[in-house]
Amino acid sequence: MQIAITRPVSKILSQCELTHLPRVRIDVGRAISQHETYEKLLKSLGVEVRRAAAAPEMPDAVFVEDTAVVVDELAVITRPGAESRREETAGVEAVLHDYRPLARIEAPGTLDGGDVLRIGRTVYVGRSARSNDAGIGQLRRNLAPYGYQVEPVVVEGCLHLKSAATLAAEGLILVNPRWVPAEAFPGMERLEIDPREPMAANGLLIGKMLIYPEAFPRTRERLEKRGIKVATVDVSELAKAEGAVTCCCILIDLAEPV
Ligand code: CIR
Repeated sequence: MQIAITRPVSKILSQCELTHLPRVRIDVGRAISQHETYEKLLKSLGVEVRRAAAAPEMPDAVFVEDTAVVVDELAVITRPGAESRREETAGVEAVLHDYRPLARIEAPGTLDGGDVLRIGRTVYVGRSARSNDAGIGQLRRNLAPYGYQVEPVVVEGCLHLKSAATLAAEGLILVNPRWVPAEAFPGMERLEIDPREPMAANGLLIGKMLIYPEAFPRTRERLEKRGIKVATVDVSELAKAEGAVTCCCILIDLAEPV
């Protein structure tokens, strides 16, 4: 069974951090309803959705993924790379406390959960504008006792590692080849996005179903041709804040009761 921690969309979402996109008007009412649809989709796939307390004064709080890295044994509370986002961690920590022992990334380390892609015991971490060597090193030290290997990946041209690459099925990585090196993810099959859809490499795998933005029909076709089951969701307003589908939740695997 899985839990997804989510957090309501702040009414001041349009004051979000922006790195690669120009600031355009965001329809917050629409963003809220898109986010609710996303939560409903998670529920329909058997995931229990637990909302962290709203943080109306924090524009980017809906993008909970960046505030923690959760593995079976531990949750590591991050120190987000954008200073404006550092206070978001407390509200998420309050929920994670119920499920995992906690560790923390400390200054001068910075780490965004959007840079962390775990595949089994390998934890790929984007070396991005948000996640620095100190943060990656601290994550490595926190996870090493549990047998995880942390592998830095240089990310260029996008916000986070998971803007460039996500797991689309067991053994299969959906990638934007312009933003991650060709030698990243050894041993994995790679499926490239359609080059006309540069933001299309972010999907959220729940069991065998890929939650995927409606905005990328060409890449969706590639996924479906490869046999991937895709459930689309309209996240167009969240995308204007540089958010995508992985960033709106933190997944926690719970052991099945025996
Ligand atoms: C930011 O720049 O931090 C937010 N506006 C967007 C964060 C998206 N997070 C993610 O993809 N993990």
